[in-house]
Amino acid sequence: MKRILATAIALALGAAGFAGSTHASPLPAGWTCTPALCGAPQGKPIVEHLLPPPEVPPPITRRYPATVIVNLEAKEVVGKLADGVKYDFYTFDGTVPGPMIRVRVGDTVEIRLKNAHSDHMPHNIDLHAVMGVGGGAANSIVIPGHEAAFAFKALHAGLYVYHCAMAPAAVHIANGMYGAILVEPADGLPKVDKEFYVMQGEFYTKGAYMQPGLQPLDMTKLLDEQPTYVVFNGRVGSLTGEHALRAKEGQTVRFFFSNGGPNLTSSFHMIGGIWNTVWPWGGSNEDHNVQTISVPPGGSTIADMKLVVPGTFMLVDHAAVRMFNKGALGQLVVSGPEQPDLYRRLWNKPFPPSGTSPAPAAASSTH
Ligand SMILES: [Cu+2]
Repeated sequence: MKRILATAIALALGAAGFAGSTHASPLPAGWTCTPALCGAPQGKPIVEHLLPPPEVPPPITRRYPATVIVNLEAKEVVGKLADGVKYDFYTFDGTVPGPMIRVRVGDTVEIRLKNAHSDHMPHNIDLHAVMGVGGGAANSIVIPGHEAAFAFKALHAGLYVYHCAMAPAAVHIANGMYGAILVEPADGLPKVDKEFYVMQGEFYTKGAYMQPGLQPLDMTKLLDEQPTYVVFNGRVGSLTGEHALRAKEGQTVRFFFSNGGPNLTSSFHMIGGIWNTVWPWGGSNEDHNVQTISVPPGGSTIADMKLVVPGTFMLVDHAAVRMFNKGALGQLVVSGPEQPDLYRRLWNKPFPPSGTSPAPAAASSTH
């Protein structure tokens, strides 16, 4: 009896180290650490291979916890915000957003953050995937030419935002210093044909929308939360024309969509599409048949869609001014044969003005 009691206490204490075990309601298996799932890291440390957006690292097939080393570099770079418009971006690894990091629940993630010698500002990183004060911010403050590192255990699966948190954080974020980290559930996410990584963010420039030249940050607009630009992946046109996302009819695509903000909530929508499956807050809760997903600044969503008809589909923040007047517009080009059973044009013709006798009905209806 004593032994059983001791075992029960030991198990309870062991479990207490894992946040999921403190909640009574059922969680989908593998989305939160348990002692069985998230023991000590195994094998050799893995160096994460990072890719620029909208590319996504491949799904993780490993089924044990490991140490994953993530090398990031803060870089201040002058780049294109729109055709003819330049901006002095703050970035992780030179892109807005920074590369998507992909780990597995239970992994020990080692973040090594360098600050480029050519930079002028101190930077750091706060990852929302971290259970720990500041999300790593205080442990990663780096002046130009320095590197800092810290480690955390990824206790909860989900899609999380990371961002620079150096004061004034709103300025660092408004300059583009954010990205996303996916913590995969233990058995991975359902398989899809293609995955895309898209992040929304705002830019506050002195000049009006599309005013050419190098545009400095407008602090008044930032404090008033009135952006000049609302864009996907750091600039107007990052996902249109030659940069449009591509897929085939019959494929299921997945968007890892996060919002860097710093201020606006996105109403993420695909014009002419319904999301079959979404994890609306980027966590374990799953929903279906959703038209538009609310994604707050510092929040994420995972959204899957099976593509059933061909065409060029618009990816937008459905707050309409942002899509047509501020840049929040992307394209997904779906190739394949027309599917008239699912979607077709019937007619477009003049009809007689009111007061004239209607043409006889072509057929009667009894319902
Ligand atoms: Cu920064």
